[in-house]
Amino acid sequence: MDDLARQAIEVLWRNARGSWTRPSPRLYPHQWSWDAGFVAMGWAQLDPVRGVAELRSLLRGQWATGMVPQIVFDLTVARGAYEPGPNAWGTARHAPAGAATSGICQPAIHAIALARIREVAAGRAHDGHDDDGHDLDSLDAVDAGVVELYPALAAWHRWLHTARDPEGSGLVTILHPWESGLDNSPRWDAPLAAVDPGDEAEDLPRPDLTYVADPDERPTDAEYRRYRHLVDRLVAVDHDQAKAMVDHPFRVADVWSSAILAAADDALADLAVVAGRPEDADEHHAAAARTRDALDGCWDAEHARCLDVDRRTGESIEADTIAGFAPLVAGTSVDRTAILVERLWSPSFAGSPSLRWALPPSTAVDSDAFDLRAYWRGPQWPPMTWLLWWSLGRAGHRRSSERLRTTALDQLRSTGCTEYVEPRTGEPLGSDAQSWTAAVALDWLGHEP
Ligand code: 2M8
Repeated sequence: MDDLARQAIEVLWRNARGSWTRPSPRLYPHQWSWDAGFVAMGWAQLDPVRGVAELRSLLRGQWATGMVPQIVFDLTVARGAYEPGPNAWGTARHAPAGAATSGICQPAIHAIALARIREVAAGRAHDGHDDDGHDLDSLDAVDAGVVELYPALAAWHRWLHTARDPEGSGLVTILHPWESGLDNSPRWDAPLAAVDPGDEAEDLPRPDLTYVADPDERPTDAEYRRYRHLVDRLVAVDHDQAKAMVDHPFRVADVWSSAILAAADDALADLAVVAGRPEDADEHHAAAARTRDALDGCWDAEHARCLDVDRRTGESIEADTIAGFAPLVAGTSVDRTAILVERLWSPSFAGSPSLRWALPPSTAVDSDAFDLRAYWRGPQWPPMTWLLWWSLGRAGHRRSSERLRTTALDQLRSTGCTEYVEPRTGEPLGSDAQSWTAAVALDWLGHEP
Protein backbone atom coordinates (compact mmCIF):
# COMPACT_ATOMS: atom_id res chain seq x y z
CA MET A 1 0.00 0.00 0.00
CA ASP A 2 1.06 3.58 -0.75
CA ASP A 3 2.85 5.11 2.28
CA LEU A 4 0.66 8.19 2.24
CA ALA A 5 -2.47 6.02 2.24
CA ARG A 6 -1.13 4.06 5.20
CA GLN A 7 -0.33 7.26 7.07
CA ALA A 8 -3.74 8.82 6.30
CA ILE A 9 -5.57 5.70 7.46
CA GLU A 10 -3.55 5.71 10.67
CA VAL A 11 -4.47 9.36 11.29
CA LEU A 12 -8.19 8.66 10.83
CA TRP A 13 -8.06 5.67 13.16
CA ARG A 14 -6.01 7.55 15.71
CA ASN A 15 -8.51 10.42 15.74
CA ALA A 16 -11.63 8.22 15.62
CA ARG A 17 -13.81 8.22 18.72
CA GLY A 18 -16.23 5.47 17.77
CA SER A 19 -18.63 6.82 15.18
CA TRP A 20 -17.09 10.30 14.98
CA THR A 21 -13.63 11.71 14.44
CA ARG A 22 -11.83 14.60 16.13
CA PRO A 23 -9.96 16.91 13.76
CA SER A 24 -6.70 16.28 15.65
CA PRO A 25 -5.67 14.55 18.86
CA ARG A 26 -4.82 17.60 20.99
CA LEU A 27 -5.57 20.88 19.23
CA TYR A 28 -9.18 19.99 18.31
CA PRO A 29 -10.51 17.23 20.57
CA HIS A 30 -14.24 17.58 19.73
CA GLN A 31 -16.26 17.02 16.54
CA TRP A 32 -16.19 19.95 14.11
CA SER A 33 -18.88 20.46 11.51
CA TRP A 34 -17.13 20.99 8.20
CA ASP A 35 -14.20 18.80 9.21
CA ALA A 36 -16.77 16.02 9.64
CA GLY A 37 -17.89 16.52 6.04
CA PHE A 38 -14.38 16.09 4.65
CA VAL A 39 -13.62 13.30 7.10
CA ALA A 40 -16.76 11.44 6.03
CA MET A 41 -15.46 11.44 2.45
CA GLY A 42 -12.13 10.07 3.67
CA TRP A 43 -13.77 7.25 5.59
CA ALA A 44 -15.86 6.49 2.52
CA GLN A 45 -12.69 5.37 0.74
CA LEU A 46 -12.29 2.71 3.43
CA ASP A 47 -15.94 2.00 4.14
CA PRO A 48 -18.78 4.15 2.78
CA VAL A 49 -21.05 3.12 5.67
CA ARG A 50 -18.52 4.56 8.14
CA GLY A 51 -18.60 7.77 6.10
CA VAL A 52 -22.37 8.03 6.59
CA ALA A 53 -21.90 7.33 10.32
CA GLU A 54 -19.61 10.38 10.61
CA LEU A 55 -22.36 12.65 9.28
CA ARG A 56 -25.01 10.95 11.38
CA SER A 57 -23.00 11.58 14.53
CA LEU A 58 -22.48 15.22 13.64
CA LEU A 59 -26.21 15.62 13.11
CA ARG A 60 -26.88 14.40 16.64
CA GLY A 61 -25.99 17.99 17.56
CA GLN A 62 -28.40 19.62 15.10
CA TRP A 63 -30.69 22.18 16.70
CA ALA A 64 -34.47 22.10 16.26
CA THR A 65 -34.09 25.24 14.14
CA GLY A 66 -32.07 23.23 11.62
CA MET A 67 -28.69 24.72 12.49
CA VAL A 68 -25.80 22.28 12.43
CA PRO A 69 -23.38 23.57 15.04
CA GLN A 70 -19.70 24.25 14.44
CA ILE A 71 -18.72 21.98 17.36
CA VAL A 72 -20.36 18.98 19.00
CA PHE A 73 -18.44 18.71 22.25
CA ASP A 74 -17.08 15.50 23.72
CA LEU A 75 -17.87 15.92 27.40
CA THR A 76 -15.23 13.37 28.39
CA VAL A 77 -12.47 15.76 27.22
CA ALA A 78 -10.73 17.49 30.14
CA ARG A 79 -12.16 20.92 30.90
CA GLY A 80 -9.90 23.65 29.54
CA ALA A 81 -8.30 21.41 26.91
CA TYR A 82 -10.06 23.44 24.22
CA GLU A 83 -11.37 26.99 24.61
CA PRO A 84 -14.06 28.16 24.45
CA GLY A 85 -15.40 24.90 25.85
CA PRO A 86 -19.00 23.71 26.27
CA ASN A 87 -19.82 26.05 29.16
CA ALA A 88 -18.99 29.23 27.32
CA TRP A 89 -21.82 28.99 24.82
CA GLY A 90 -25.08 29.09 26.80
CA THR A 91 -26.59 26.57 24.41
CA ALA A 92 -28.13 24.06 26.83
CA ARG A 93 -31.64 25.21 25.94
CA HIS A 94 -31.02 24.92 22.20
CA ALA A 95 -28.93 21.81 21.71
CA PRO A 96 -30.78 18.49 21.51
CA ALA A 97 -30.98 16.43 24.68
CA GLY A 98 -27.73 14.63 25.35
CA ALA A 99 -25.62 16.83 23.05
CA ALA A 100 -23.45 19.79 24.04
CA THR A 101 -22.72 22.17 21.18
CA SER A 102 -21.36 25.58 20.33
CA GLY A 103 -23.87 28.17 19.09
CA ILE A 104 -22.53 29.04 15.65
CA CYS A 105 -22.13 27.08 12.41
CA GLN A 106 -19.61 26.35 9.66
CA PRO A 107 -19.76 25.97 5.87
CA ALA A 108 -22.36 23.49 4.61
CA ILE A 109 -20.12 20.90 2.97
CA HIS A 110 -22.23 18.00 4.24
CA ALA A 111 -24.54 17.33 1.29
CA ILE A 112 -21.50 17.41 -1.00
CA ALA A 113 -19.93 14.82 1.28
CA LEU A 114 -22.97 12.58 1.39
CA ALA A 115 -23.38 12.72 -2.38
CA ARG A 116 -19.72 11.82 -2.77
CA ILE A 117 -19.99 8.91 -0.34
CA ARG A 118 -22.83 7.59 -2.42
CA GLU A 119 -20.80 8.04 -5.59
CA VAL A 120 -17.96 5.99 -4.04
CA ALA A 121 -20.38 3.27 -2.89
CA ALA A 122 -22.12 3.18 -6.28
CA GLY A 123 -18.77 3.01 -8.07
CA ARG A 124 -17.72 0.02 -5.99
CA ALA A 125 -21.01 -1.77 -6.43
CA HIS A 126 -20.70 -1.23 -10.15
CA ASP A 127 -17.07 -2.41 -10.34
CA GLY A 128 -17.84 -5.38 -8.08
CA HIS A 129 -14.84 -4.89 -5.76
CA ASP A 130 -15.56 -8.11 -3.90
CA ASP A 131 -17.29 -11.36 -4.69
CA ASP A 132 -19.45 -11.74 -1.61
CA GLY A 133 -21.87 -8.93 -2.45
CA HIS A 134 -20.51 -6.68 0.31
CA ASP A 135 -20.29 -3.69 -2.03
CA LEU A 136 -23.91 -4.05 -3.06
CA ASP A 137 -24.95 -4.28 0.60
CA SER A 138 -22.88 -1.23 1.31
CA LEU A 139 -24.63 0.77 -1.44
CA ASP A 140 -27.98 -0.29 0.03
CA ALA A 141 -26.84 0.85 3.47
CA VAL A 142 -25.62 4.19 2.09
CA ASP A 143 -28.94 4.68 0.30
CA ALA A 144 -30.75 3.97 3.56
CA GLY A 145 -28.46 6.57 5.13
CA VAL A 146 -29.45 9.09 2.46
CA VAL A 147 -33.14 8.46 3.15
CA GLU A 148 -32.47 8.93 6.86
CA LEU A 149 -30.24 12.02 6.68
CA TYR A 150 -31.83 13.88 3.80
CA PRO A 151 -34.53 15.62 5.92
CA ALA A 152 -31.88 16.82 8.39
CA LEU A 153 -29.71 18.20 5.60
CA ALA A 154 -32.73 19.85 3.95
CA ALA A 155 -33.58 21.50 7.30
CA TRP A 156 -29.97 22.66 7.67
CA HIS A 157 -29.99 24.31 4.23
CA ARG A 158 -33.40 25.84 4.89
CA TRP A 159 -32.05 27.41 8.08
CA LEU A 160 -29.10 28.92 6.23
CA HIS A 161 -31.38 30.28 3.52
CA THR A 162 -33.74 31.88 6.01
CA ALA A 163 -32.14 32.65 9.40
CA ARG A 164 -28.88 33.70 7.71
CA ASP A 165 -30.46 35.27 4.67
CA PRO A 166 -33.77 36.73 5.79
CA GLU A 167 -34.04 38.94 2.71
CA GLY A 168 -33.42 36.09 0.30
CA SER A 169 -30.32 37.81 -1.09
CA GLY A 170 -28.74 34.49 -2.02
CA LEU A 171 -25.77 35.04 0.32
CA VAL A 172 -25.15 33.52 3.73
CA THR A 173 -24.29 35.93 6.53
CA ILE A 174 -21.81 34.83 9.14
CA LEU A 175 -21.82 36.19 12.68
CA HIS A 176 -18.34 35.06 13.67
CA PRO A 177 -15.09 34.53 11.75
CA TRP A 178 -15.15 30.93 13.04
CA GLU A 179 -18.30 30.38 11.00
CA SER A 180 -16.32 30.90 7.83
CA GLY A 181 -13.84 28.17 8.76
CA LEU A 182 -11.10 30.54 7.49
CA ASP A 183 -10.85 32.06 10.93
CA ASN A 184 -8.19 34.76 10.74
CA SER A 185 -8.33 35.38 7.00
CA PRO A 186 -7.48 38.99 6.06
CA ARG A 187 -11.08 39.12 4.81
CA TRP A 188 -12.17 39.62 8.42
CA ASP A 189 -9.57 42.21 9.45
CA ALA A 190 -11.70 45.30 8.86
CA PRO A 191 -15.04 44.01 10.20
CA LEU A 192 -13.26 42.48 13.19
CA ALA A 193 -11.31 45.65 13.90
CA ALA A 194 -14.66 47.43 14.18
CA VAL A 195 -15.71 45.07 16.99
CA ASP A 196 -15.04 46.62 20.37
CA PRO A 197 -14.10 43.74 22.66
CA GLY A 198 -15.22 45.79 25.66
CA ASP A 199 -13.96 44.43 28.95
CA GLU A 200 -13.02 41.04 27.51
CA ALA A 201 -10.12 39.76 29.63
CA GLU A 202 -6.61 40.51 28.40
CA ASP A 203 -5.38 37.09 29.47
CA LEU A 204 -7.86 34.72 27.86
CA PRO A 205 -6.96 31.06 28.10
CA ARG A 206 -5.17 29.96 24.89
CA PRO A 207 -4.62 26.20 25.21
CA ASP A 208 -4.27 26.13 21.40
CA LEU A 209 -0.91 27.92 21.67
CA THR A 210 0.53 25.07 23.72
CA TYR A 211 -0.12 22.52 20.97
CA VAL A 212 1.74 24.25 18.13
CA ALA A 213 5.47 24.78 17.70
CA ASP A 214 5.17 28.55 17.29
CA PRO A 215 2.33 30.85 18.47
CA ASP A 216 2.68 32.84 15.22
CA GLU A 217 0.96 29.93 13.45
CA ARG A 218 -2.27 30.72 15.31
CA PRO A 219 -4.55 33.79 15.53
CA THR A 220 -3.35 36.58 17.83
CA ASP A 221 -4.60 37.42 21.34
CA ALA A 222 -6.22 40.58 19.95
CA GLU A 223 -8.21 38.43 17.52
CA TYR A 224 -9.11 35.99 20.28
CA ARG A 225 -10.45 38.76 22.52
CA ARG A 226 -12.82 39.73 19.73
CA TYR A 227 -13.70 36.10 18.99
CA ARG A 228 -14.66 35.63 22.64
CA HIS A 229 -16.55 38.90 22.75
CA LEU A 230 -18.61 37.84 19.72
CA VAL A 231 -19.47 34.58 21.49
CA ASP A 232 -20.55 36.53 24.57
CA ARG A 233 -22.73 38.77 22.44
CA LEU A 234 -24.52 35.78 20.92
CA VAL A 235 -25.03 34.29 24.38
CA ALA A 236 -26.43 37.67 25.52
CA VAL A 237 -29.23 37.45 22.92
CA ASP A 238 -29.71 33.76 23.73
CA HIS A 239 -28.71 32.88 20.16
CA ASP A 240 -31.75 34.68 18.75
CA GLN A 241 -30.83 34.81 15.07
CA ALA A 242 -33.31 37.53 14.13
CA LYS A 243 -31.88 39.85 16.78
CA ALA A 244 -28.29 38.99 15.93
CA MET A 245 -28.92 39.65 12.24
CA VAL A 246 -29.97 43.18 13.19
CA ASP A 247 -27.41 44.29 15.75
CA HIS A 248 -24.61 41.77 16.14
CA PRO A 249 -21.29 43.59 15.84
CA PHE A 250 -19.91 41.21 13.18
CA ARG A 251 -22.15 40.47 10.18
CA VAL A 252 -20.61 39.59 6.87
CA ALA A 253 -22.12 38.09 3.71
CA ASP A 254 -19.48 35.39 3.12
CA VAL A 255 -18.96 34.46 -0.52
CA TRP A 256 -16.92 31.30 0.15
CA SER A 257 -19.52 29.82 2.53
CA SER A 258 -22.28 30.86 0.13
CA ALA A 259 -20.51 29.16 -2.78
CA ILE A 260 -20.11 25.95 -0.80
CA LEU A 261 -23.81 26.12 0.03
CA ALA A 262 -24.69 26.54 -3.65
CA ALA A 263 -22.65 23.48 -4.59
CA ALA A 264 -24.22 21.64 -1.65
CA ASP A 265 -27.72 22.69 -2.78
CA ASP A 266 -27.05 21.06 -6.15
CA ALA A 267 -25.78 17.94 -4.35
CA LEU A 268 -28.87 18.00 -2.14
CA ALA A 269 -31.06 17.98 -5.24
CA ASP A 270 -29.40 14.71 -6.31
CA LEU A 271 -29.80 13.30 -2.81
CA ALA A 272 -33.50 14.27 -2.84
CA VAL A 273 -33.98 11.88 -5.75
CA VAL A 274 -32.23 9.02 -3.92
CA ALA A 275 -34.27 9.84 -0.81
CA GLY A 276 -37.52 9.42 -2.74
CA ARG A 277 -38.22 13.17 -2.73
CA PRO A 278 -37.61 14.10 -6.38
CA GLU A 279 -40.19 16.88 -6.08
CA ASP A 280 -37.72 18.77 -3.83
CA ALA A 281 -34.93 18.83 -6.39
CA ASP A 282 -36.12 21.94 -8.24
CA GLU A 283 -36.24 23.95 -5.04
CA HIS A 284 -32.61 23.04 -4.22
CA HIS A 285 -31.42 23.85 -7.73
CA ALA A 286 -33.29 27.16 -7.58
CA ALA A 287 -31.56 28.03 -4.31
CA ALA A 288 -28.19 27.26 -5.91
CA ALA A 289 -29.04 29.43 -8.91
CA ARG A 290 -30.04 32.31 -6.60
CA THR A 291 -26.68 32.11 -4.86
CA ARG A 292 -24.82 32.01 -8.17
CA ASP A 293 -26.65 35.18 -9.21
CA ALA A 294 -25.79 36.84 -5.92
CA LEU A 295 -22.13 35.90 -6.35
CA ASP A 296 -22.24 37.58 -9.76
CA GLY A 297 -23.16 40.73 -7.87
CA CYS A 298 -20.02 40.35 -5.70
CA TRP A 299 -17.69 40.02 -8.69
CA ASP A 300 -14.83 42.51 -8.89
CA ALA A 301 -14.01 42.36 -12.60
CA GLU A 302 -10.94 44.56 -12.32
CA HIS A 303 -9.16 42.14 -10.00
CA ALA A 304 -10.90 38.94 -11.09
CA ARG A 305 -12.13 38.11 -7.60
CA CYS A 306 -15.34 37.72 -5.67
CA LEU A 307 -15.68 39.89 -2.57
CA ASP A 308 -17.53 39.48 0.73
CA VAL A 309 -19.85 42.24 1.86
CA ASP A 310 -19.79 43.79 5.32
CA ARG A 311 -23.49 43.90 6.10
CA ARG A 312 -23.04 46.54 8.77
CA THR A 313 -21.65 49.05 6.30
CA GLY A 314 -22.90 47.62 3.01
CA GLU A 315 -19.30 47.82 1.71
CA SER A 316 -17.41 45.15 -0.20
CA ILE A 317 -14.40 43.84 1.69
CA GLU A 318 -11.23 44.27 -0.34
CA ALA A 319 -9.03 41.22 0.17
CA ASP A 320 -7.08 38.96 -2.11
CA THR A 321 -7.65 35.51 -0.75
CA ILE A 322 -8.64 32.06 -1.85
CA ALA A 323 -12.27 33.06 -1.21
CA GLY A 324 -12.07 35.19 -4.35
CA PHE A 325 -12.48 31.90 -6.24
CA ALA A 326 -15.97 31.43 -4.80
CA PRO A 327 -17.69 31.42 -8.23
CA LEU A 328 -15.62 28.38 -9.23
CA VAL A 329 -16.95 26.48 -6.23
CA ALA A 330 -20.54 27.60 -6.80
CA GLY A 331 -20.34 26.98 -10.54
CA THR A 332 -20.24 29.91 -12.93
CA SER A 333 -20.17 30.78 -16.63
CA VAL A 334 -17.58 29.27 -18.97
CA ASP A 335 -15.97 32.70 -19.36
CA ARG A 336 -15.71 33.46 -15.67
CA THR A 337 -14.42 29.97 -15.01
CA ALA A 338 -11.66 30.58 -17.55
CA ILE A 339 -10.77 33.90 -15.92
CA LEU A 340 -10.55 32.26 -12.51
CA VAL A 341 -8.47 29.36 -13.80
CA GLU A 342 -6.03 31.89 -15.20
CA ARG A 343 -5.99 33.70 -11.88
CA LEU A 344 -5.43 30.42 -10.02
CA TRP A 345 -2.24 29.71 -12.00
CA SER A 346 -1.11 33.34 -11.93
CA PRO A 347 1.90 34.50 -9.86
CA SER A 348 -0.56 35.79 -7.23
CA PHE A 349 -1.68 32.26 -6.39
CA ALA A 350 -0.50 28.79 -7.43
CA GLY A 351 1.72 30.15 -10.21
CA SER A 352 4.02 32.08 -7.89
CA PRO A 353 7.61 30.93 -8.53
CA SER A 354 8.28 31.38 -4.81
CA LEU A 355 6.10 28.42 -3.86
CA ARG A 356 7.56 25.02 -3.06
CA TRP A 357 4.45 23.39 -4.53
CA ALA A 358 2.23 25.05 -7.13
CA LEU A 359 -0.90 25.03 -4.96
CA PRO A 360 -3.14 27.95 -4.02
CA PRO A 361 -2.10 29.75 -0.83
CA SER A 362 -4.94 30.88 1.45
CA THR A 363 -4.01 34.53 0.74
CA ALA A 364 -2.53 35.92 -2.49
CA VAL A 365 1.26 35.94 -2.40
CA ASP A 366 1.40 39.55 -3.59
CA SER A 367 -1.17 40.83 -1.09
CA ASP A 368 0.02 43.07 1.77
CA ALA A 369 -1.73 40.78 4.21
CA PHE A 370 0.11 37.66 3.00
CA ASP A 371 1.91 35.92 5.85
CA LEU A 372 3.87 32.71 5.31
CA ARG A 373 3.11 31.08 8.64
CA ALA A 374 -0.05 32.61 10.09
CA TYR A 375 -2.89 30.11 9.83
CA TRP A 376 -5.36 31.32 7.16
CA ARG A 377 -3.24 34.30 6.08
CA GLY A 378 -0.95 32.53 3.61
CA PRO A 379 -0.34 28.83 4.27
CA GLN A 380 -1.76 26.22 1.92
CA TRP A 381 -4.63 24.11 3.28
CA PRO A 382 -5.24 20.70 1.65
CA PRO A 383 -9.06 20.74 2.07
CA MET A 384 -9.24 24.09 0.24
CA THR A 385 -7.09 22.64 -2.54
CA TRP A 386 -9.56 19.75 -2.55
CA LEU A 387 -12.52 22.13 -3.00
CA LEU A 388 -10.86 23.83 -5.96
CA TRP A 389 -9.80 20.49 -7.44
CA TRP A 390 -13.35 19.17 -7.14
CA SER A 391 -14.83 22.36 -8.59
CA LEU A 392 -12.45 22.40 -11.57
CA GLY A 393 -13.26 18.77 -12.31
CA ARG A 394 -16.96 19.56 -12.23
CA ALA A 395 -16.41 22.51 -14.58
CA GLY A 396 -14.60 20.25 -17.06
CA HIS A 397 -11.13 21.79 -16.50
CA ARG A 398 -9.58 18.35 -16.24
CA ARG A 399 -5.96 19.36 -16.84
CA SER A 400 -6.01 21.99 -14.11
CA SER A 401 -7.82 19.76 -11.66
CA GLU A 402 -5.48 16.83 -12.26
CA ARG A 403 -2.50 19.13 -11.85
CA LEU A 404 -3.84 20.24 -8.46
CA ARG A 405 -4.46 16.64 -7.39
CA THR A 406 -1.01 15.32 -8.31
CA THR A 407 0.77 18.36 -6.86
CA ALA A 408 -1.28 18.12 -3.67
CA LEU A 409 -0.35 14.44 -3.34
CA ASP A 410 3.33 15.33 -3.84
CA GLN A 411 2.99 17.89 -1.11
CA LEU A 412 1.32 15.46 1.29
CA ARG A 413 3.94 12.78 0.62
CA SER A 414 6.47 15.26 1.95
CA THR A 415 4.50 16.99 4.73
CA GLY A 416 2.37 14.10 5.95
CA CYS A 417 -1.16 14.79 7.18
CA THR A 418 -0.30 18.20 8.52
CA GLU A 419 -2.94 20.85 9.15
CA TYR A 420 -1.42 23.52 6.87
CA VAL A 421 1.77 24.17 4.98
CA GLU A 422 4.25 27.06 4.87
CA PRO A 423 4.01 27.67 1.14
CA ARG A 424 7.59 28.75 0.45
CA THR A 425 9.59 26.18 2.42
CA GLY A 426 6.96 23.46 2.55
CA GLU A 427 7.28 23.24 6.34
CA PRO A 428 4.33 21.42 7.91
CA LEU A 429 2.46 23.70 10.35
CA GLY A 430 -0.25 23.32 13.00
CA SER A 431 -1.31 19.84 13.99
CA ASP A 432 0.69 16.98 12.48
CA ALA A 433 -2.21 14.51 12.45
CA GLN A 434 -5.11 16.44 10.99
CA SER A 435 -8.11 14.31 10.03
CA TRP A 436 -9.40 16.36 7.11
CA THR A 437 -5.96 16.37 5.53
CA ALA A 438 -5.85 12.58 5.83
CA ALA A 439 -9.36 12.43 4.39
CA VAL A 440 -8.64 14.47 1.28
CA ALA A 441 -5.44 12.46 0.74
CA LEU A 442 -7.52 9.27 0.71
CA ASP A 443 -10.13 10.79 -1.58
CA TRP A 444 -7.42 11.94 -4.02
CA LEU A 445 -5.71 8.56 -3.92
CA GLY A 446 -9.08 6.96 -4.61
CA HIS A 447 -9.20 9.00 -7.82
CA GLU A 448 -5.99 7.78 -9.39
CA PRO A 449 -6.88 7.60 -13.09
C1 2M8 B 1 -10.00 25.92 13.04
O1 2M8 B 1 -10.98 26.61 13.79
C2 2M8 B 1 -11.18 26.41 15.20
C3 2M8 B 1 -12.43 27.17 15.58
O2 2M8 B 1 -13.52 26.64 14.87
C4 2M8 B 1 -10.00 26.88 16.03
O3 2M8 B 1 -9.11 27.56 15.52
O4 2M8 B 1 -10.00 26.56 17.23
C5 2M8 B 1 -10.28 26.25 11.55
O5 2M8 B 1 -9.20 25.83 10.76
C6 2M8 B 1 -11.58 25.59 11.12
O6 2M8 B 1 -11.78 25.77 9.75
C7 2M8 B 1 -11.56 24.09 11.44
O7 2M8 B 1 -12.83 23.57 11.19
C8 2M8 B 1 -11.20 23.83 12.91
C9 2M8 B 1 -10.97 22.34 13.21
O8 2M8 B 1 -10.07 21.77 12.29
O9 2M8 B 1 -10.00 24.53 13.26
